[in-house]
Amino acid sequence: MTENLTNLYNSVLEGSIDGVNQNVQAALDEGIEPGEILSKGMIAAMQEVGRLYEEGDCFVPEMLVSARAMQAGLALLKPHLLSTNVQAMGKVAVGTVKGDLHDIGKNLVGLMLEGAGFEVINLGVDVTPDAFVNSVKTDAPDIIAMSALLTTTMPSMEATLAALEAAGVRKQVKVMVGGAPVTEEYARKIGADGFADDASRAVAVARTLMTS
Ligand code: B1M
Repeated sequence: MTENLTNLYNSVLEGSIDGVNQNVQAALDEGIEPGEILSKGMIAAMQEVGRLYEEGDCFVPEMLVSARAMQAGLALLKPHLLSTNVQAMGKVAVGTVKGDLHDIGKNLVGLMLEGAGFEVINLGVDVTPDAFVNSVKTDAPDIIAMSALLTTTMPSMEATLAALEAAGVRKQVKVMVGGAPVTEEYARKIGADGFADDASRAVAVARTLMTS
């Protein structure tokens, strides 16, 4: 890793917004690809934060400051991740499911979809099954993309699929799911149409769903 990427990684770990901003800019100036800055400098650091939390070496407030620093870096990187002149691909409503406040991965999925030419409606976090149903009725997305980071909130994906069915709108929309604890097997079990384990694969899956 270059010095700028190592500094960026450390800034995310330390939760330093200034450090993240400086080092994202320095890495861009050095000519490092935005995707590499994201994966090696920021996502890898958040994985380390998760490992430290699991080991009891960091706590929720530290996770939060790292998350804020990462969000700042993402905002800076956003224009570089979005390609221009892409054709409209379809409309996707993205949201983190009920009870779950993790939004970095969901925002990244939204960002990559936007970059690939999808219109993205960001429903936010803690999105109830009814709110997903309302979005289908009012926004008419082609795809609903649900994110969950907690094993305890994954069942809300199944509840949302049931709510779409009960409201009679399940056939109007494709549903894809993802997030660290979600697996392809789980997606199949609950009857989702697609699963992706990272943001770039989410784009590929969304493209496939648009033609299936
Ligand atoms: Co939380 N947290 N957290 N946390 N947190 C995890 C998820 C955890 C794994 C940490 C750990 O124990 N190692 C653990 C979950 C354990 C479990 O259920 N198995 C955990 C816990 C326990 C908790 C709390 C319960 C802690 C507490 O309060 N006691 C609490 C829950 C709050 C709630 O949601 N109700 C909590 C709170 C928080 C903060 C608020 C402090 C903060 C979130 C801030 C924010 O998001 N704005 C936070 C953070 C930062 C994390 C970790 C460290 C990092 C998450 C992250 O942003 N990763 C996380 C540990 C980890 O993931 N290693 C952890 C970077 C992001 C780019 O990756 O979100 O995985 P990720 O997204 C990826 C893929 O998963 C995928 O693409 C993305 C990009 O490649 N993806 C999709 C995501 N959604 C997708 C949707 C798709 C397709 C792909 O299609 C629809």
